[in-house]
Amino acid sequence: MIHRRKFLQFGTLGAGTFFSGKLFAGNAKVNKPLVLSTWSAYIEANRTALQILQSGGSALDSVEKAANAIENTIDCCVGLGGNPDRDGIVTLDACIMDENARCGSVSFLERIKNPISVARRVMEKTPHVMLVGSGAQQFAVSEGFHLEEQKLSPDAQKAYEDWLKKSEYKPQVNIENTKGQHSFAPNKLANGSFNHDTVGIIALDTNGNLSGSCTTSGLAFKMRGRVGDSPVIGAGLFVDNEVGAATATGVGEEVLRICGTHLVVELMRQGLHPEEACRKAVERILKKNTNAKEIQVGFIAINKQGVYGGYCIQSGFDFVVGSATEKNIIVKGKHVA
Ligand code: SD4
Repeated sequence: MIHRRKFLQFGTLGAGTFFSGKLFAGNAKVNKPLVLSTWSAYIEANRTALQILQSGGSALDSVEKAANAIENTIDCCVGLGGNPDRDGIVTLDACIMDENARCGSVSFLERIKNPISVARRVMEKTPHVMLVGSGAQQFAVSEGFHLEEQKLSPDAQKAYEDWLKKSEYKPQVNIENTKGQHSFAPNKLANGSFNHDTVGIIALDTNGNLSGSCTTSGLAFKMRGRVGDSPVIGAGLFVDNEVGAATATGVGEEVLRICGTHLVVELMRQGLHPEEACRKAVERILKKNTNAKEIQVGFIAINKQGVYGGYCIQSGFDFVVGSATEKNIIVKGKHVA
């Protein structure tokens, strides 16, 4: 009953009727350009994308370069600066999707600094969507990407040595540390710095086209060979240029189990506001779990009208919004638990 009422509410008024929780006229101007990205710790991603979008760049370029901006920060946690798997090796996952439903993905990729750009090359230069492991690396090298030294960043080395003392794998909910940055609690570095490992970016450009990217070193101390949601189209990222785009962060296994971002986009197709669509996806995860307090997943979404929203399981998740009027503002994700 509740579902039907909600559907009617949004269905009648139409997507785009709400903006930032406020009503505005049904045929209001599209809010473009617009870019959203996960985690305020990675605000630089949003800044980079917004700049590109505001100078008339494409959504696709903006989400690639935004991801690069974080991957290139080696003292950070996305990309090669991230925490390793339980064997002490950093393995990277990334995917990208554009307005024509073209997509590219790499996973279990080692020693390449910009996995998102390799994913874009997979999309543009191969007949495939996904390349993994040594095949992905071989392709990257053939495309001119530099094979970096296999070496942990000092922070990751320390985190790994600490982790080895108990060698327990247990991803827990993210928390805010005293600097207002975020961390998955068990992996928090001794120096208190954040160690999130994923950034997802979704953008609507001035031509009204949508694209998205998602790049990660994956959950710290995962089993060797483990792949999360981030490089999986429909899980960590999904874009449908008729409807909207969504990306996810948190425990990838939970997102994979419900095809999370595909679900969010399909809910928007039914007329749900992006925030409502994200909330329903979160609820779907909770319905299938009895350990809601132990997991964190956050979704963010935008629709074709430039309406946006986000939702997560636990408090502590936030995202960044950039548009003509919102200059990379930080929005705390609403949460259910
Ligand atoms: C994964 N979803 O590998 C990623 C992790 C993540 O913030 O989002 N961390 O499961």
